[in-house]
Amino acid sequence: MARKKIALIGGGQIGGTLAHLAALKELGDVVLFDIVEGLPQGKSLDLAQSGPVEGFNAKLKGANDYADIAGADVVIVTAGVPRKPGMSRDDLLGINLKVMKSVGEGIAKYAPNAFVICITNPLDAMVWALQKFSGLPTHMVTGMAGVLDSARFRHFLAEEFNVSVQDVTAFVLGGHGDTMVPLTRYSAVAGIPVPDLIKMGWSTQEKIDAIVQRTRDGGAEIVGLLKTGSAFYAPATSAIEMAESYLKDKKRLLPCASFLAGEYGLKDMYVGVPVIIGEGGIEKVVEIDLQGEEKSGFDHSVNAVKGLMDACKAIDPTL
Ligand code: TXD
Repeated sequence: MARKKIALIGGGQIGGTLAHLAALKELGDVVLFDIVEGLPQGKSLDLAQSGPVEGFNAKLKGANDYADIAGADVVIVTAGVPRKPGMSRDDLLGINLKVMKSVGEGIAKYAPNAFVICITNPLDAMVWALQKFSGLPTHMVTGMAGVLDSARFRHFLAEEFNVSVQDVTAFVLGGHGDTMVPLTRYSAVAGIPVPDLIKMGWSTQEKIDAIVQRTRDGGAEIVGLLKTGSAFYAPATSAIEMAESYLKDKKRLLPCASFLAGEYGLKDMYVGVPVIIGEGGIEKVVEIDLQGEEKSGFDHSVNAVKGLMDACKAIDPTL
């Protein structure tokens, strides 16, 4: 049986880490694509040379030509530019929207049967635009944010309760940004919901509220520490978890930016919701009950995503 093929569009911080993880986990052969000449080739060669030591079997190739992604089973997109000082949100949106257009066309031409995971920010608007530009079926195009945001929430909760991260599950829904919605009621330690743990005296509502806020600010906290660039290890791991669920038909239930066709009362947009990922791509959008502040927080987040989509439409009326 031929090895699977993983194409990574964008060979920067996350792209390089994705290549490393895909090789270490032997998910398949890897093509690292970037518009910068030499960068993906250099990273691929370096990673390939770690193979004899690690003992993984995977071919790694750097590319500047979309033809090299031909027949990819999975495409993970990190291509784009980060926000620089003096640049408005709309400036960034305009540039990354153009990037999504060229990436979408490349995928449509060379990897139309792939499962596509977008990571580029602003995430919910970019994955929506990428699906439109590529023309791939909506169940084959998804965005990574919720797995990362939930992992941050889980890490902070595990520290607070002094338990293994393995036993902490958590859900963060909504758009990726300040308005994301960490759901305490759906977060648990070995099945014990966080509100029950508060009642049991394991923590206080104030401490959990502070953790919810730290989760929302999780990306900014790391940007503030790094000074140049944003988080890349945890974002890459999160996208690999999604890719693995598709490639191995694991049917994981993960929070992902997914296309909605009436679920949650929303249509024709992408936002973070629980989904099942298996061999069919996004096989199911899971509609969970949202109450009170959960519902109003989710609605607020949805409106923020719609605002970004409107800004995209103003820049590119073909959307
Ligand atoms: O949860 C999430 N979704 C995120 C998103 C968490 C962390 C970071 N998130 C976003 O991912 C971040 O805001 C960026 O938009 C992407 C990629 O982050 P990364 O840290 O990997 O950015 P880099 O290192 O700047 O890499 C981007 C690469 C760089 O090598 C460029 O040369 C390349 O993208 N690039 C392109 N590649 C292909 N095609 C085009 N047009 C292109 N333009 C730039």
